Amino acid sequence: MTSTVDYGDRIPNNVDLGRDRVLQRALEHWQPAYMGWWSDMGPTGSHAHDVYLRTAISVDPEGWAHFGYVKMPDYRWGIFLAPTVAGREVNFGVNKGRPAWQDVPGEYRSPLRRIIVTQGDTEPASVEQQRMLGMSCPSLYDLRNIYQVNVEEGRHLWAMVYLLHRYFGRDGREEAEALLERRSGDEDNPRILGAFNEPTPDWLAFYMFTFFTDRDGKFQLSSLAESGFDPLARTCRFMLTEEAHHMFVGETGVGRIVQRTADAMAAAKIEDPDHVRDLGVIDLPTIQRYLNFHYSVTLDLFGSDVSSNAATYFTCGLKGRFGETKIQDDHVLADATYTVPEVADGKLVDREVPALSALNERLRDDYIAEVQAGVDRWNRHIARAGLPFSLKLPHKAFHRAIGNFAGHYISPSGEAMSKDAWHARRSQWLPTAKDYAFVQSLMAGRVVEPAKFANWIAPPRTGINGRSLDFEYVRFN
Ligand code: BYC
Repeated sequence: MTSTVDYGDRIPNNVDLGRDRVLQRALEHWQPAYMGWWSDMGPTGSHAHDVYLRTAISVDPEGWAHFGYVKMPDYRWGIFLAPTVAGREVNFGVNKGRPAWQDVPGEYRSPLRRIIVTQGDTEPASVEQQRMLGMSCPSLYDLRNIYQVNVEEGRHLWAMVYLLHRYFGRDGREEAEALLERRSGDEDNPRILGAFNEPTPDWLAFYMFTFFTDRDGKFQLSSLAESGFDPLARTCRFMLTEEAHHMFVGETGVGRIVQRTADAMAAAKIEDPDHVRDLGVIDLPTIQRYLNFHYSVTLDLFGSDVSSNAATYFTCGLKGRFGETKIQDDHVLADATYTVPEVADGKLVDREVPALSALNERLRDDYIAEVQAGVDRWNRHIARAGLPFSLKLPHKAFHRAIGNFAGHYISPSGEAMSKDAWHARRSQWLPTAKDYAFVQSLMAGRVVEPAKFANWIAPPRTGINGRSLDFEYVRFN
């Protein structure tokens, strides 16, 4: 294992791919299928652009990336694992204390493959969801950022496909092919998890997605980075370095939209949402409805509140908790309990359940705490403009389709309601067709003059990699 990536190979890697001819041939066989998928489902109309992208050149925490113009089909997608940690052990579950597995433990083959496939499936899904957005970008800076996110999601697919090819033989190869065949939102062959079949129709949705949904990626990858299956742990560790930028794009993207709206409202001394729309910016209640939607569908991604799958993954040592090795407990959880909310007699009540079965809920709670901190930062833009409004996370039971709250009708403040009463207020809580039409009306064309930004978003504070805001982040050919 080297920390420097070998770019001499057709597939850049730091796993000595050249020494394993069979694996190399299998991946070289998958590569054209991947390029075909990118050509069909990657960002629309982007193939000839020169994009100022970062490319991973090493797995060292310092200086792992190189910045330069690349045509996206020439991006060096490859296989990069974080360095091995000598003497690493399985750190939780019944196998705690045994040496970490360098090969797939036979008895856990099936759940492990399932986790890797589920993770892998989200990556191309998000590229598919975002493929049209380049046509309505608010600036060259933002266009470059969405392309950066897209190529790195493509690389994350490579990361999971490497594991499938290297460790799961024929069925791994079949799963790798299927990852290129499912399509986000397809009726017959959809992506595996709900949120990855929802459309991302505009840039507000994109920023909400990268803030909320990419952050699920962070929490899931962090749990998998604790895995006793060492190649998965090391793969996810390196993926996390790339993921950080995606959440930055989301948080600052929503933050810049909120800032622009707040500034425009303060300058015009207007608070009525309908009149705010006349200023050509997105009114805060619409931003709140988008937030409610993306937050709730992302909470579903953590799985059922009480899950035997989650207990199995943990007990076997395949998927840990967030920051597992930093938690002070026995890391086995045989006797521990955790509080999980549910609906009983028309009310939300708390129930103590075995902690092992509540690991999805625990991860969801860790996630919620981090998300709240981001929303607080958005609210500072509104407070600075002196406006009496703040964005709020809805109750975690609101608009849920997976787990204890599926089939229940819970308001954003956490009251159980009848179906009819809930639907009567739906348009106050979730984006309506009119909201989507308005947001899209602002994004009818793209803004591509260097240093120019669409009216509905504030410029960022700084450019990319020390470049100025008038830098030509994307060159059209
Ligand atoms: N939609 O016990 P349950 C990312 C299924 S994002 C549809 O509730 P479990 C990224 C579940 O599969 C991170 N189906 O859940 C972000 C199961 O099906 P089967 C992605 C769902 O298994 C942005 C059944 O319901 N990584 O990286 O404990 C851009 C009952 O399962 C959903 C991972 O998710 C849903 N929302 O946990 C790009 C990590 N939720 O078995 C990338 C790997 C559950 O009955 N995945 N189901 O057919 C896992 O660890 C687990 O699969 C889950 C679900 C946490 C997702």
